[in-house]
Amino acid sequence: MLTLFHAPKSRSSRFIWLIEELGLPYALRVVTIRRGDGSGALDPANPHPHGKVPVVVDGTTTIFESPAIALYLTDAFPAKGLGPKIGGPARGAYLSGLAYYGDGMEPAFMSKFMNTPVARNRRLGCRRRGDGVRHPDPDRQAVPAG
Ligand SMILES: N[C@@H](CCC(=O)N[C@@H](CS)C(=O)NCC(=O)O)C(=O)O
Repeated sequence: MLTLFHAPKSRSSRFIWLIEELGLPYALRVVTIRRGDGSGALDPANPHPHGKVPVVVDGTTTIFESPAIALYLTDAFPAKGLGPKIGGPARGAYLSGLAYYGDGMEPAFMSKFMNTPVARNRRLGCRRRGDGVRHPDPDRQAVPAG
């Protein structure tokens, strides 16, 4: 049976929805997490390497990071057809959307939400050095968000 490590009002709520949609039996294990306002604490019961949620445990398999969990669940439990099948025509868009969420959207959302400028992935540029390897070009600076 699946176990979802969950903290209320966090990203783990999305997997209550997904697991319910998949119609799977699961145990909901509520853990504490560190909150942005300084409250909360790491929970030793949480198997996430950084004490975050969501985490799903399926037997001996532990999965963390939302795109990985979504992919794992929709691949492992395909009966409801929520994830396009491997090799199917819709698979590329599905994988792209999941990766884009993690690599593109979430950092941008968090930058805005936390009011913390992050280096934008904008023409940072690379330069070949004597070793033939492309290294980041120190003359091209990251542009602060704003
Ligand atoms: N990229 C991760 C983010 C996980 C994450 O940051 N979760 C927050 C709750 S929404 C958390 O556990 N924060 C506690 C901490 O940072 O220690 C995902 O999408 O699963």
